[in-house]
Amino acid sequence: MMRKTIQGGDSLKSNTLAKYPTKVARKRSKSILVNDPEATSEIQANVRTIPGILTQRGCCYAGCKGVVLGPTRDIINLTHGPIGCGYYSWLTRRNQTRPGPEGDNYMTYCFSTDMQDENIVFGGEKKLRQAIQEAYDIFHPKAIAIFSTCPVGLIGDDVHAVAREMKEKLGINVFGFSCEGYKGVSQSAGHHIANNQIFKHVVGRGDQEPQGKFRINMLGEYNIGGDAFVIEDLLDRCGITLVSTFSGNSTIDQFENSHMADLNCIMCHRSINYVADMMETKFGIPWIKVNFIGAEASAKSLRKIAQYFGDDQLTARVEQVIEVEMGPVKKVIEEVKPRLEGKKVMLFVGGSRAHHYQYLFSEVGMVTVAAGYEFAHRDDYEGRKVLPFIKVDADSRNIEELEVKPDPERYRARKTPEELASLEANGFTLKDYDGMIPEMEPGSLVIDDISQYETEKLIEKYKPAVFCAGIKEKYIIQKMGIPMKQLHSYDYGGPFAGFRGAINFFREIDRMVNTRIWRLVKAPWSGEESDSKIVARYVSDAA
Ligand code: CFM
Repeated sequence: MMRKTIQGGDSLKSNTLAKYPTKVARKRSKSILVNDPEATSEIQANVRTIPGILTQRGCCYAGCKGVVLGPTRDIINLTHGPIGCGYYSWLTRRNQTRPGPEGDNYMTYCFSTDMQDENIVFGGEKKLRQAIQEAYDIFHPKAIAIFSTCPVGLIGDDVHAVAREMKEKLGINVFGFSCEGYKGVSQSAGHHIANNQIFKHVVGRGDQEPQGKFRINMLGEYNIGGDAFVIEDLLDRCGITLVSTFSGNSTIDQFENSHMADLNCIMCHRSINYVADMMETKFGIPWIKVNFIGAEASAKSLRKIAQYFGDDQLTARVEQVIEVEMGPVKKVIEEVKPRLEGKKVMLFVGGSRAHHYQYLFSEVGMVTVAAGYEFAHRDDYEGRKVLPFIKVDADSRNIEELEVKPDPERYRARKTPEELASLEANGFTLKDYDGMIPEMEPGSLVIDDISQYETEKLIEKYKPAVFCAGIKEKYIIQKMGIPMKQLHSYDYGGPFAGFRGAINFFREIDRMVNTRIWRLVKAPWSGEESDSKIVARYVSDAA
């Protein structure tokens, strides 16, 4: 790909920082990078947000309960805390599921202990015990998971002791998470805590040997807007057995048997790399980074999986599937590219999508002029090569690092050292992720934990054709006359994964970028009135 230098980053950075108090400017300057692919650039990430700054971030509880465990349908997810925490994390992430013949699906329920002032004063353990019993009596689930909210940590309820007691009493799996909202600096801490507990209490408890010759787990795919359904279908048509997905459209049985897969494929590196590393150490399953966002990226990922297994029949089948899928994708690209090529995009999302979605945009010729994560770590920006150099600060030290050893009976090396060497000699990389920065254009801006103020300055300067972020940013950006695509929930759209998803995405972006409607809207604070007659005429024309 030809690389074009994007102009103006340096002056934008200095002008934006100039408005901050000196200390804030000094701190923020380390998290704003003008990309220079020739230099080794270091970005500050995974540090506390400066008080007073409007951040996009969420809390630790959200990362644990909502993100990692949320998409699993047959574990009762019980929030121990005031009702708001459970209520506002209920079904808002658009992770979907298909309950299948056994039918257990608790996703549509909101379970909470509904803590009151009285429980804060006298303790909430009794109420938690009652809530677990009540949930068990009504639903008889296979497992109950307890999620701690801020007050639980502050008053010192021992959710783990209650979990042990109720596990014994009920004879089902009950486990707790110390994922109080304030732990760590963002939802990233919640991912780590979730990974630890799911590894300790669930992974490896099953003994159902999965069928099939090519058995994989998909890690860090959460079935937002139906993405996992597309990937499941693709793998199935290639003859690849999906033992477990962490955790889109998953069940607890799948997690329990996941240690019998022969390869772990990581989609979202940020949220789940811990499980991959621990499974490798304990059970001998190697992991690779894949990405099913983008048609080319999907093809590349399927080929990578086939290369790992090194089976001619599998390779042929994968090629066949890619060929069939690519036809319609190319047609749509041909149609929309002339209308989208060269247009500017900005993405400020989470801990992996701000990178992955750049592939989709580049397939239709759009240019990412600025991107950043909310809560990723330096390795998600600069690649895993920087892992040994990341400073572990007090906030990260707060989160437990499990000590994992090879399982004396169940560890099984999936490849011989010779097989591994030959894979590597053919350019195959195991256990690696290069991060977002090396793939971005020179001069583009990389900004970690972007503030609302910085967002506005970016938009004023570059006037992008589309801005990607989340619900908190959406309406301010639209009021500035810029189409805004939510990449967390996908608004009401999706799936966007795989080839079929790419087509959906291209069509949606084409519609958003090429409608004139946003240019006719004037922000309420601009002092100008929107021309309601024009807007009305436009809407009726379009209808
Ligand atoms: Fe991974 Fe995610 Fe993301 Fe994430 Fe998330 Fe999400 Fe996200 Mo919202 S696990 S890091 S914590 S890909 S909920 S499905 S969209 S911020 S970029």
